[in-house]
Amino acid sequence: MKIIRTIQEMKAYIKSLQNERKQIGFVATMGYFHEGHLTLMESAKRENDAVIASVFVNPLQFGPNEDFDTYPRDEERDIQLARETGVDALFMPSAEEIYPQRPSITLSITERTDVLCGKSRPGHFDGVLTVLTKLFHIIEPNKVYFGMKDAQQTAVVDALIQDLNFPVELRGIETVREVDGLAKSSRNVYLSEKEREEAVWLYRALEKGRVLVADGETSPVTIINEVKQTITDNTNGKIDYVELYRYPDLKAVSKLNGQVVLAVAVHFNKARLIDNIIFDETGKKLTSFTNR
Ligand code: PAJ
Repeated sequence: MKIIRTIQEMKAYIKSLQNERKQIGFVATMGYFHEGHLTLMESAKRENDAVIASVFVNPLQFGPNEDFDTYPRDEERDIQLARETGVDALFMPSAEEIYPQRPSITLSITERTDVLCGKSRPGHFDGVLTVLTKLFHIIEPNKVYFGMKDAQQTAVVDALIQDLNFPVELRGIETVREVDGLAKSSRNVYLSEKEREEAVWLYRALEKGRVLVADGETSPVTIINEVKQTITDNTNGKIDYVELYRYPDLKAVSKLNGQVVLAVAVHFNKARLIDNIIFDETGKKLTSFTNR
């Protein structure tokens, strides 16, 4: 596996792949790999000739009071896991390599962002889109892989690809969970033992909401209240939001009809956790997504 730290070296590598007519699958990450990341890489491996993954903790997408400095990092472990998963090249640029000077242009998203994490993390998705635009230009992937764990991010990437005409296929991959249902996340290491036990209630609460729908409930307010109550009853976490929107355009719904995302964000002492499920008005789950 190649470890590439500069844009120049990456471009030369991409050129060699393109000369060999190889299809490139790309997985963008901030590192500290867990099975969620590795599943994206495995999917990319199955569907492409070459897999490139990036590890870059993007300063632009963290707010002033967020965890940029303490975000977990472990380069050696990431290199080993990527190698074992069959990644062909791991891109690990420095912040100076990606942002050599103050940008003269900023991207700003206007749709799909005034809700969920976009609302509670102002500027976050602008930072995500800026780094992804750069990475897509550097790597020129044929297919890109994103997790449904971050359903809003995947919806925002879908908008980026549509709006800016990136010739890229988007693949949204099912959320990988612990045995008890907790969505795998790099931030789970911040949970105390007690919080780790409570955290499973995020998924259980979402499932309760979905079962209500399967039983005929069509009112978003009733579903949201059930999820909120379940989380409040079973955890000491502070709810940031519980919301329900149409997916992937994230428009408000007054009565369930079609595909929706039910999503939560909960603050624990040192970690803010998110989770979601996507389903239709019959309660049938959607686990993956594509823009094709
Ligand atoms: P990061 O949080 O490292 O996540 C990288 C990718 O892994 C994202 O597409 C995310 O949705 C996916 N992922 C995380 N947990 C997952 C799980 N339990 N199951 C399946 N997929 C999971 O998301 C980012 O980094 C950044 O915002 C990035 C896109 C790299 C831009 O900086």
